[in-house]
Amino acid sequence: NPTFSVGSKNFTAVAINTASKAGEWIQSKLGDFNSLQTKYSAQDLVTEVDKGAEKMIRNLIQTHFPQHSILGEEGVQPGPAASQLALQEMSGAEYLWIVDPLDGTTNFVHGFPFFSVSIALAHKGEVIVGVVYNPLFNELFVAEKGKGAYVKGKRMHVSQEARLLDSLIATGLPADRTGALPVNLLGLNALSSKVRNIRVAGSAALHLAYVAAGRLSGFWEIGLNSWDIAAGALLVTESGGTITDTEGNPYHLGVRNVMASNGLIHQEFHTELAHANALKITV
Ligand code: 2AM
Ligand code: CA
Ligand code: CA
Ligand code: CA
Repeated sequence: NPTFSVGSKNFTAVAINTASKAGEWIQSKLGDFNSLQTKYSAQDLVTEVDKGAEKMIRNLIQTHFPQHSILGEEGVQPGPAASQLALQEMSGAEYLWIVDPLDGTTNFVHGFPFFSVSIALAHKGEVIVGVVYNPLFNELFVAEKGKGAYVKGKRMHVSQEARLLDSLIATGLPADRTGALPVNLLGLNALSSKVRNIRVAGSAALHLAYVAAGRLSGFWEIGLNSWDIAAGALLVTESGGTITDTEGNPYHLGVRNVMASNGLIHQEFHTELAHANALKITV
């Protein structure tokens, strides 16, 4: 069994406190920031708020746990190869914090109110704490390995839909859509007649939190990074849901193509996406 503290310092309490502080600061900057830059492609945005939030989070974690390692999106060179390399280099750490300081930057830039702070703690490569915080809705999602998952202090459970036809499904579109039709869109096309409806809210971490909370029946996305998924993955499993890669293999920190669901629809969900040839790894 993993421990959740060193001395009197509780990992989950630090994760919650850190996500809350960063989230409040992000909220204070909504509509009030200057620099807008592009990263990997013209459709991939970053602001001073992403960077400032990550700095704040790193400082807080380091103050409490100077021995721990931290992997954060804004500390890594842009691009899938660099992000996987950074994860590999750090995955040997006994305690590794995996941080997305602002998930849903495009939403933040436009004032579309779905963005979040995502903070996970992995022990020897296994996520033991996951926190996702949406400051605008004041919703804090928390999970501890083996101890369940909570939103605003209330226990979460995944939804009950047993058929895709009764399901609300979410996905995300890749950052670079200048080339060929993204495989996600093939999946959207294939699923559209098979599901109740589809949402694209723009924050992978929130999509996973919403699967955990039973607000979405399922979610899939291609080409994500560890910091988009790690915290949300624990929210899903601790709420009774299932998370795998898009081939159905168990989730681990290196997974970039992800499917999460209430478990009941997982097989059917996978079959339909596979049938649509939507699961090919192209990033
Ligand atoms: P971000 O806002 O932290 O960058 C939307 O589909 C999801 O994709 C968001 O969680 C977003 O995270 C993520 N995303 C944005 N740009 C990306 C990129 N270049 N590669 C992979 N994921 C990206
Ligand atoms: Ca980003
Ligand atoms: Ca992200
Ligand atoms: Ca981010």
